[in-house]
Amino acid sequence: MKDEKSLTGSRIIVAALEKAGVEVAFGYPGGQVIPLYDAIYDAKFKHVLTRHEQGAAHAADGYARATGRVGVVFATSGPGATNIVTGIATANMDSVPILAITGQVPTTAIGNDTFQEADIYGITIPITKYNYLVKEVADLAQVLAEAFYLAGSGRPGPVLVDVPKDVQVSSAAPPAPSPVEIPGYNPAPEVSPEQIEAMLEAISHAKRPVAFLGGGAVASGAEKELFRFLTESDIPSVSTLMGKGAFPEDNPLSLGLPGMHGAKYANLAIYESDLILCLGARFDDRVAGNVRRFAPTARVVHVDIDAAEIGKRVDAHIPVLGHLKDVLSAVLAKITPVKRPEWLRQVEEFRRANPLPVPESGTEIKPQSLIKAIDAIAKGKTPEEDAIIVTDVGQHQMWAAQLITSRKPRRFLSSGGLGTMGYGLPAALGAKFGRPDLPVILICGDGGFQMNIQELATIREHNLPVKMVIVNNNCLGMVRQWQEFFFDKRYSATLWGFMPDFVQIAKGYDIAGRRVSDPAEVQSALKEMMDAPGPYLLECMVSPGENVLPMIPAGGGQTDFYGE
Ligand SMILES: Cc1ncc(C[n+]2csc(CCOP(=O)(O)OP(=O)(O)O)c2C)c(N)n1
Ligand SMILES: [Mg+2]
Repeated sequence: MKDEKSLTGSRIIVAALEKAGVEVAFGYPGGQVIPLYDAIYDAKFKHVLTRHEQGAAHAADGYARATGRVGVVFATSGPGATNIVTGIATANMDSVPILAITGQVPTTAIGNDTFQEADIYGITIPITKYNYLVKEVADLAQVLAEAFYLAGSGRPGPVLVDVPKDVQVSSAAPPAPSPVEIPGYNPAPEVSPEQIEAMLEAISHAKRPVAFLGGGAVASGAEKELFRFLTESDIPSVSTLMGKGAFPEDNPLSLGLPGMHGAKYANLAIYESDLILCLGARFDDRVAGNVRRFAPTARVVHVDIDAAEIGKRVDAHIPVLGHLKDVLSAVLAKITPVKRPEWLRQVEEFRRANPLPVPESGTEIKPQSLIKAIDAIAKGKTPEEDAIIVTDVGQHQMWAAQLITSRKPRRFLSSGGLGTMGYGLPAALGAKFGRPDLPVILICGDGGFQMNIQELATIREHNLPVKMVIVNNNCLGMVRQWQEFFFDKRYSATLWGFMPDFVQIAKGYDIAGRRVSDPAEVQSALKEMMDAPGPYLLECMVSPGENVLPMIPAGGGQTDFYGE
């Protein structure tokens, strides 16, 4: 049916994105999305053409993590769609709201092994919050409204909408927008007063409480409530990779990163605590390797917006279902401020006796000292102006997690749950599109940089002043470390037979760069990088044999430190 008011599926998609307030989307065209790209030609939002679909997916993710808004990625059918699978799985593991729109072969051709056909709907069922294959153009507007709502509400996550080519070209009258109601989906469960009472009671009896902050503490936007709660109740906190910056890490009540490569003092505080207040974290095995030896004498309050997380790995004595902002507001309305001088003295003693290792050398750049120097240069005049730090995956990521003191939420972006090498460079460019007002600094390994190196072209095309630091240890450092510790130093496939010249590569992309190997040059090189008007690549040659310590081997309890 075609009347004057009808629009093609492609135009309905573009209109839905415009209506949702999308400012920028990332993608890559192909045969089954040519009609969609024809509509994008006139779109009010900016389309950023990356150099690989994986880059587009991670860029949408970086944009979403930096802003809290839904990131959008487009890809064509078949290989385009399968190229975004890693980006979708990365976003899913870290609860990042992205909307992926893929082209599909025409509905009549589905199932025929048609050219560039892949069942991306089937492939992404287990790695999306929800996904759709749209068979009728009349359904498209409603599906997109639901997709945005699902991605961004409750516990955020990726949603995929697969749109066959005939649906893109056929027309429907845009339906009047109807409010999205999804039976059984409750993104804002009401907080139970009994659960709040039980939580308050546990806090009032606790002598040694520790708040365990996860990604939910960032996603909930409960920064102010959390600050009041922790400071008024004198509760020390640890934050996971996802929770960094939910509470300012330069505050004496912050103990930084817990878990496998967390600070010893963070793990000792957890181990000794009598109350774990888990706020939007999921007791991931990289944090709680052995749940029985995590906090053996503690009661556990587990606050989460997703009921499926509560009791998944650790039994909660007090489950609290709800949005963290609502839960903390309810708690703050009733709580009486207390001081805990004894417990905080003990925690300070843990910190004093077990500092994070930051070796220095006059002859080689120690990666830990490099990260410390980046932390200093990333600080703004106020925390509001602090740079966004984006990492890749490996040793450099763990040093960054330990030593970067995040003072605001959404300023430390890293692939946590999936641990996706190649995430950093495209995520940094996405973050810069989301927050052009803030400096964006990428900390990346020599391995991970080569996994999406093609996005240098996207960075250059848009002249994005992304500051890229390659921590070049001449190896796949994190795997090399495991081989050193647990496989008799048999370095299978972790020491490169060839290393490219990254500064020359940057030059090929018309990006300024410099290589340093003298520790005396680090400060001036970082300053030069920050002062450069455009993108800049700083390759730092660091000691190759350095290990990330402390380390709790996989499956270990909070005091099972390697080598002790
Ligand atoms: C896509 C992907 N492949 C493989 C791995 C396994 N892995 C984890 S860390 C690592 C080494 C990373 O090396 P590099 O990027 O140089 O960082 P470094 O550890 O040296 O700092 C590897 C291979 C991974 N996390 N992701
Ligand atoms: Mg390396």
